[in-house]
Amino acid sequence: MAESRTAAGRRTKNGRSAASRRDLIARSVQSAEQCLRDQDHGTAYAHYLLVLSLAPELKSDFKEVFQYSLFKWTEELYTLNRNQDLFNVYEQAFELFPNDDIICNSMGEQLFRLGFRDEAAGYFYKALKLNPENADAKENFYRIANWLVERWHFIMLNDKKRNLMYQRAIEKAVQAGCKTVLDIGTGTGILSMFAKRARAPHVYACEFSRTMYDLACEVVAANHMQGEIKLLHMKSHDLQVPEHIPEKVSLVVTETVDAGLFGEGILETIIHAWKNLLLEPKSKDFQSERYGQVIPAGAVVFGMAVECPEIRRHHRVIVNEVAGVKLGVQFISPVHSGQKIDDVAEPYSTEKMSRVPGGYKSLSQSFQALTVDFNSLKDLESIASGKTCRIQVQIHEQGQLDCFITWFVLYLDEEHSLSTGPSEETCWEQAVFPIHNLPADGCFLNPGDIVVVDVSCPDCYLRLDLVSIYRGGKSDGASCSNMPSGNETQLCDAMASLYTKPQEDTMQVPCILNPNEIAMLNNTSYHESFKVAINNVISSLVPSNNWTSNGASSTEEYYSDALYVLDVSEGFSILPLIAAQLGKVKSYSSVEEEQHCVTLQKLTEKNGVAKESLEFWLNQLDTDDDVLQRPKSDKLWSIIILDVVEPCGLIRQEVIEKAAIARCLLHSGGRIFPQAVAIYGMLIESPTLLQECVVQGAEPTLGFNIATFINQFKVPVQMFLNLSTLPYVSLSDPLELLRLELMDLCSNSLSLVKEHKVKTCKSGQVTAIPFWYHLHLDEHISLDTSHETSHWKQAAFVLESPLHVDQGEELLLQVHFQNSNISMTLKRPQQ
Ligand code: 44T
Repeated sequence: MAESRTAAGRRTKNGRSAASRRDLIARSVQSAEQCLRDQDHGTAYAHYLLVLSLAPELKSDFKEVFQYSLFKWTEELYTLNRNQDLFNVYEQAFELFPNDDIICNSMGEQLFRLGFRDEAAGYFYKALKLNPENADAKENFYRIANWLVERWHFIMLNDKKRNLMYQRAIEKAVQAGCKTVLDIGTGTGILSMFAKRARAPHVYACEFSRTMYDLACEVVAANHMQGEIKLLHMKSHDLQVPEHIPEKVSLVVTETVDAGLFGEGILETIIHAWKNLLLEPKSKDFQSERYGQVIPAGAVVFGMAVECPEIRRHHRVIVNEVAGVKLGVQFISPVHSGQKIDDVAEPYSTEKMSRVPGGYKSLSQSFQALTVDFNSLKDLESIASGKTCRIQVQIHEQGQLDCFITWFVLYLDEEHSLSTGPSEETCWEQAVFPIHNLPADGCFLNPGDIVVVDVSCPDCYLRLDLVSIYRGGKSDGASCSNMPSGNETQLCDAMASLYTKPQEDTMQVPCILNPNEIAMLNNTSYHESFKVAINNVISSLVPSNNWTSNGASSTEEYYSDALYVLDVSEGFSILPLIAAQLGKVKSYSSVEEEQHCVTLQKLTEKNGVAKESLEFWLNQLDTDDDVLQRPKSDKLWSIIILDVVEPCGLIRQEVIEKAAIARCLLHSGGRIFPQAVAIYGMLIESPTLLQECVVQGAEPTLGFNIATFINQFKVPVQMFLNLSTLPYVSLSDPLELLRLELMDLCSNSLSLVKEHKVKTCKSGQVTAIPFWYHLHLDEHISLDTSHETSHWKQAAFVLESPLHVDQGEELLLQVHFQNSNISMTLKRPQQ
């Protein structure tokens, strides 16, 4: 009976249960430890989970080992593809440690690799909030921030002129009677807020990116417009009346355009809107107060024929031979407007032409390539169905035809327009259509020549196809065909003669290299430097190249005293071939793509190099972890080439770790290339750079507070910079910030800090510290990643807030290098 249970009785029972609880905990701990020893991580995890649920007071003692078993177990679940179990395990872990930054960060990493990027970002962000010092979480957040919120958001929001134009056009439309507004692709919500500010009674906005939608919600609330703007996390194509918006709208506003105008799908978006979301358009026959309308009302795409050495060297292999290797293979970049040969093809790349290193030259005047009326469904459908316009472009300047560029004028209405032109004060980039299939020495044009281009938009992307070249003036002897002048009927298709002359391998598929790999192949001094440095090592190891010719009866025997060279460059690299040409060398290439292997083999053959001297590293490997192990246990490497710097200008992840392993695998007298990396930098003032990474308060966004929210996604390191054309003022001389000795056993650790006194040479605001590298192959040969022929871009560390300095002032610059990431702090020295 309940009443007969005395307090004492309960105590007795509790006493017993307390003892058995302690016993259970102790036994579980023991079992967990045993399981860990047996590497049975799942059971170990379950035991610890039980222990900590029963005895929360032990949390701090057992936290580390709990985390260890959690990470080990979830790793196994991941390999087993048991994703639901994996997330359940994390959920349990969060019940015990809801505010643990390490668990949060690791949950983010799991989500990220399973493709849940928005969700991953949330966890990295939370981890960072919980512990701002968590370096892994910081790095993860910065990486993902770049991906979630593309950097152009900052640029566009800082473009006050663009914001003003949209504000005025929207205001005008609302004042003229538009009552219901739909903002398609709202981003941070700025256009919707303009509509609300103009007193539009009903404003709807849709955005398909989760992160941008969440941001828009925060922004709209902070600007006291929640409840007044209905935000929908949807693609406009999925919107339905009346489910999502109660009635058809009288105004659609959008800026879902990219540098090539149509690349964000505006044609389909507006076609769909006209069919489903907008009121009938204004019509002469049927006068109605309620009609539908689109801002922008229309656009004109302009094009121009251009000579541009920088674009040329990124899109065409323009050398026949590199460091003694003949390149008799066709290479193409994935950017081509021709037929889609493969999935990697892109119809155009983008470039801010005003900032292309080395500049560009217009060979023609700008021509009108295409016009589109967003208020005419018929017009939109005709373009979307692939309508092609053939245009004859008059050449007015002599030069090499490297590409066409296009830009557009966006007519918001009759009064308000925006131009994305190359000579405009605009935040926009231009679309670049490189010309392919030209002879290596290019295609020279003369004033009076006519270039015929087809412009179309067949699959949502603007396309420019070079049809023929019509020679007006005298023949210039170039390989482009020479046509009779002045007679249009005689315009014939000269495209055929633009292709390289049929060679024995024209039937072979071209090798597709990305623009960065093409620029690298064109960089002869890069390859020459390696050739000399490799040769120096070879001569030091085999004086006067004195290999035994030993009358070997088998290739294996022949190569028994060969030197081993390993190139672990990312992507395509001909360095192994250069090495193989330098003596009795067995070169190992780490190219992964089939087409790259095939191309290297072809080049080996064409250059008369024995095919046995080139091996593909990945054929030798079972797992990724083996990358730096030797092919045969009795051979050590003479040279290991590491790819230290990424094309974007950052140090590659895990380079230091790789160098440490590489050092252990070297033959005595063997080398790692580069043996050292010197990081250079300087103090600069660059409002332009700042505009590209932080929204500058509420002024550019016309009083709306957007900066606070989007700036949460700012990152301190800007990449892919062209330092030679970035507008800036240097406030100090360049200095060596840090030196990574890849050959030196002791001086490197994974984390380095270095302090410098920097004297300013000018007064100003220090906004950033751009950095670049000198890759020291050996004591005498080095490569500068900021050189004009470099295939590397530069990066910059942007200060949290600009620091005003006077000329001649001495500052303290601290440079941190941790897990391949560079960060800096700049201070005035303590008085
Ligand atoms: N890039 C400009 C593109 N969206 C601009 O999710 C210019 C690039 C640029 N949402 C350098 C400089 C510049 N339904 O958030 C995005 C996107 C969203 C939609 C719902 C739809 N049908 C769509 C289509 C797109 O709209 C937002 C803007 S799109 C592109 C804008 C400074 N590099």
